[in-house]
Amino acid sequence: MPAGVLNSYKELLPLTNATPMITLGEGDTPLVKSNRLGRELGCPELYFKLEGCNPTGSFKDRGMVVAIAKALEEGSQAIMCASTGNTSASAAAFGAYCDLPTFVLIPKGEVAMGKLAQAMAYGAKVIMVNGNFDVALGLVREFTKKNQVTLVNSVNPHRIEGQKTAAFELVDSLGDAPDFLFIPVGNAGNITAYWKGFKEYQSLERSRTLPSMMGFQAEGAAPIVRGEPVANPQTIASAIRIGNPATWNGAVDARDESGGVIDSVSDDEILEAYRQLASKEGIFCEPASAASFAGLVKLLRQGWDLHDKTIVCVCTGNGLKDPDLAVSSAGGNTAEVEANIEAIEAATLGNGR
Ligand code: AN7
Repeated sequence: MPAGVLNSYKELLPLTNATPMITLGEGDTPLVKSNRLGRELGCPELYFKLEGCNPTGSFKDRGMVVAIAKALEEGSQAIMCASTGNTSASAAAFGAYCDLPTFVLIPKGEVAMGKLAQAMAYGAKVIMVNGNFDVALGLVREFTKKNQVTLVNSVNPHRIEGQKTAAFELVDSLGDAPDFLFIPVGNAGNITAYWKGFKEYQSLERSRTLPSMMGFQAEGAAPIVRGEPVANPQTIASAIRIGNPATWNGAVDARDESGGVIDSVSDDEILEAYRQLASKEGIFCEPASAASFAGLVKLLRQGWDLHDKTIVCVCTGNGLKDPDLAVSSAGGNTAEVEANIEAIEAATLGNGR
């Protein structure tokens, strides 16, 4: 089968004969069964969906490929997005691939280094705004209304269409929907997309069941949990530092229709989950991504009994996106030694010293 989201799920996407079948190799990401954490936590049917394996290192590529294909079909001459980093990396990559000038608005000083590096390397025009993500998205909406530039944030419905394919893949892998889907929530496009995907697959009788949708925001950026926008969202998980999610209603509907939960996790809980995923499963995701697993741990600590449930935690982005945080929070299991065998032995086996 030819690679990519458009080819793999043609009949379930809004494509026409005029849609260019572009791909950077997005989608078809690994679903990895937990080897240690599930057993430790008493929920052995625990899986991780590794969206950091997409071509630009996050789930954004699934929706971006559809948004860009439709933009090309419609004769668009340029694209624009606001971003906490991953959307800009993905838009910039597809913009480069399709020769579409790309403008990205990012909150100045708040985007992880790897993501900024990507947008710059792919050749996007990077516009650093003195304001947060919500302000930048407002500006993008206004600009794209006034100018012939296509908005490729997830308020563009083609983005949601592409992102729903991750739910299809989960059902295709597991044979049915999981009982619970844990997912980070920022601008709330992705939880909306997964829920749409699960419902579509069920109505096509490709799955019998639907999951409970378990969305997690960062405590300092938890507008949906609080029930009101957060003017100054704060969290170490910069990807989900969002105070007024564009698809707020989609997240609430996913929660309510699925009998799920939207809750928050603290930065400490996020960092603990981030470290555990890397050091106990070999899964290096970015901090925002760890909010899904942190949410699972939080509910288990509250006494939820999930021992016989199939659980998927979505790992939305690659840990390499934020190398500064990785180094500063890793716990420092490093040594600096002289270049001789005794020193190596001392550092490894602990004898001598
Ligand atoms: C790794 O790139 O909003 O709830 O501008 O990068 O669909 O917003 C990123 C969001 C989770 C939240 N995990 O998804 C952006 C941006 C990672 C992310 C989310 C983001 P949504």
